[in-house]
Amino acid sequence: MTDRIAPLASRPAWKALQQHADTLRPQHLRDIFQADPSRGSRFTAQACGLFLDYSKNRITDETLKLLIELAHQSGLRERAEAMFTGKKINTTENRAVLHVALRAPRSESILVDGEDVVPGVHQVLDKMAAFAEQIRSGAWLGYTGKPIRNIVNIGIGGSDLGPVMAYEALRHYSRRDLNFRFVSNVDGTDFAEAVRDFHPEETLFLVASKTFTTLETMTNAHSARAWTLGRLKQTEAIARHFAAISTNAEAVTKFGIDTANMFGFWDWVGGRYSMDSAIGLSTMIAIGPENFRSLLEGFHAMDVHFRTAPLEKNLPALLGLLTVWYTNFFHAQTVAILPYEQYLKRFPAYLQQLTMESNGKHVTLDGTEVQADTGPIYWGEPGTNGQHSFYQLIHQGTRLIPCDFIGFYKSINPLGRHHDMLMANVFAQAEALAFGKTAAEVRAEGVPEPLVPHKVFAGNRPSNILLAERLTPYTLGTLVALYEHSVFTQGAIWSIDSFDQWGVELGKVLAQRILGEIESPSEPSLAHDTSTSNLVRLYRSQR
Ligand code: G6Q
Repeated sequence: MTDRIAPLASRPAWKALQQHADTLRPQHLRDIFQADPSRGSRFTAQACGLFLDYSKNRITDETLKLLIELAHQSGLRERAEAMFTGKKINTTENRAVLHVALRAPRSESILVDGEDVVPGVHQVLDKMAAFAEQIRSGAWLGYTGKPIRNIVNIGIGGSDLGPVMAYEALRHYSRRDLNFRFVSNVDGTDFAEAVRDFHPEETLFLVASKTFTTLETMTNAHSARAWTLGRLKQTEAIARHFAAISTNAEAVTKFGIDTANMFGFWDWVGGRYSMDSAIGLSTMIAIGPENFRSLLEGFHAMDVHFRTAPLEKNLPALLGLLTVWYTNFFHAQTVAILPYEQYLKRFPAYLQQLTMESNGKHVTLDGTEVQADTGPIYWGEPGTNGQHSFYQLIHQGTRLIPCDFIGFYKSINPLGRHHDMLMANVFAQAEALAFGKTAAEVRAEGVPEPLVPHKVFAGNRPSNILLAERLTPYTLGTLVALYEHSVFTQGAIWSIDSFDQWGVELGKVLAQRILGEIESPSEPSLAHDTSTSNLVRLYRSQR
């Protein structure tokens, strides 16, 4: 499929965008807005309950037209279709990329190697629902006959960030009489603090690992096993206090977890795309199967929108193309994610993995160097806290940082004027970023001349505003899928494999050799560079 696609720099739309960017860069959003009175309402799009205002971007109708042409010349549509129909678009791992199947309705069918994967997805979802209900109702008893009150998810990366983010985001919908904790770091403090006030009799561990070999997760799982057996003594207790989420049944059995309590998924689900698979079991226990289904419906609605809506009205395509626009034509290096919703406090961290692990690539699908910068750095914090720290740099620093503001019409916790104040900040920040404050305006405020340059805001700093009614499981599903497909769009333009992660794989093996040297009873012969060898020696002598 990629054979037909010309290298990035030779695509006609790419060349046209380069010229167009030269004419647009000197223009200010103030003038762009003045020249086009309908812009504020016209450069908007909505789908699946999300409203996107992208008018405060440094674009014109011509920009949009060219970006959409670029998408077509890059084969975005064909590539998306290949994903939705189970083609092995993750070529470096020879795998289909089918997180979209995780939220496909029962009636759909998606074939991988001739086999319909949708029934299997629903089988697992049903099994998860039955298990979750047992925990939630108190019917599931621990080894000594007590109901489970504490749920500890052990996992890392894609097997942690999604569950943590979703738990925080949907706390309002979660069972408050159950405690949820998440252990990921191999730093023993993470585990120790997670269980310090828990009793094994009432604690259930969910060991979430696609491979069931990840060093951090297996180390934490073994510590959890030892902690449980320390009090409950009998190995039969493990079956009542551990469940596994994995594709590796053999390793799960070896660990001592009953495969009846194993929830499977498939090699066509990437870790960072797995929060809506069995990896979301902690989420389902917290919010209940019905809310979990509503989360999946939100995902699915955005999938359908991405697959079918024309690109000029397609939210994920627009977001992705705008990111390409700033990354490649304005040399922006980052994107700030600014949710004005406290429950979304882990959303930027979640998106960091989704976006940066997916598009942090330097070669195209055919192994040649990409002809442009790829994946920008995503980062952010919930508003309004960021306003009192790093927004200074966004407003008056020397870098261009496109921002995504995320807000809601209604608060989950209405409290006096809080929500109106919160939202006033969203609109005011985006306005100030775009339009700034001129020297004349500063002087008119009576500011003494030496201070004028310090108080000038250049403006012309782009942002998107995403609005929805209220943060619900459904809305969260639409938001996550929105960014998943934005990442997809960017990856398609750059012709990279957004679904492998060789850098992460490297990290999984690197430490093993040094660990052996650190733990060696006799003095190891160290053959690293002099710095590393010296550090290992120092640590051995001081530990
Ligand atoms: C995600 C990555 C990575 C992975 C973790 C955990 O896309 O592959 O973050 O999720 O390394 O892997 P396991 O689930 O296999 O333990």
